[in-house]
Amino acid sequence: MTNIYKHILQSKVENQKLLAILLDPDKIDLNTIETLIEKINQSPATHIFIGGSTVENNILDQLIIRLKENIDLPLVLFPGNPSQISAHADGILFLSLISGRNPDYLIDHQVNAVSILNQMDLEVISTGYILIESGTQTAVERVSQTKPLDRNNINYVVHTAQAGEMLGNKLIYLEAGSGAKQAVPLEMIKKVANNIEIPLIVGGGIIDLYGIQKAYDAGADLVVIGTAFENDVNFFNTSI
Ligand code: 1GP
Repeated sequence: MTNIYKHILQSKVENQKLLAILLDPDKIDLNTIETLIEKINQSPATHIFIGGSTVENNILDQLIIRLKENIDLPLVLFPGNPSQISAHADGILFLSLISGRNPDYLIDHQVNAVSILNQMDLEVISTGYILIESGTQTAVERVSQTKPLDRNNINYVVHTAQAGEMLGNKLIYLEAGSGAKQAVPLEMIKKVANNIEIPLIVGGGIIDLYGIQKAYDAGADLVVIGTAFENDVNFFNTSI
């Protein structure tokens, strides 16, 4: 077993909650990266996730190199497609969009990524990725051309997460979508967490520290914060 996943599992056993800051390369200006690095180093983050539904600029490698030189946290790719893979990262969430029924995002992109991954030494962490309805259409829905799961049908979401675990995924990621109006319902987090053994990631639409704590209390092992930190690099200094 490799290090990033081993650490996530160990943290779950010890009930140490984890926090990932999600950086979207398209929204980062390398000229002001020092400030961003300083704020990340002052934050309680335990992981950096890097990716977006679409990454149009070509700063991915440079960005990761700069982060790696200055931040001592695991850098984990969170790719929307195989073009968003960099050998400079430490690991990759190898996502399968198991809430959707689009074969491209269930298996096709993954097959295409193998020739790239075979040339690299990234820790590959298979992740069952579940998109939950969150009020409006999100980028994941638009780009993947899949429907999110009904936020009121908790049983179906639990069964989807369990199927993901039975298929051998190492993580389940409940995703409301970046900038979502409504985060994943707490009751859903609770039911999913109670019905899977593997660690649970929750993200999308969490906009304050209270929201992070509530997700942890409901059973999330790792919470992802993207937009809130992107909008305010002092986000983690705010009080609950
Ligand atoms: C998106 O779950 C992440 O994939 C984070 O979402 O940008 O809403 O924090 P936010």
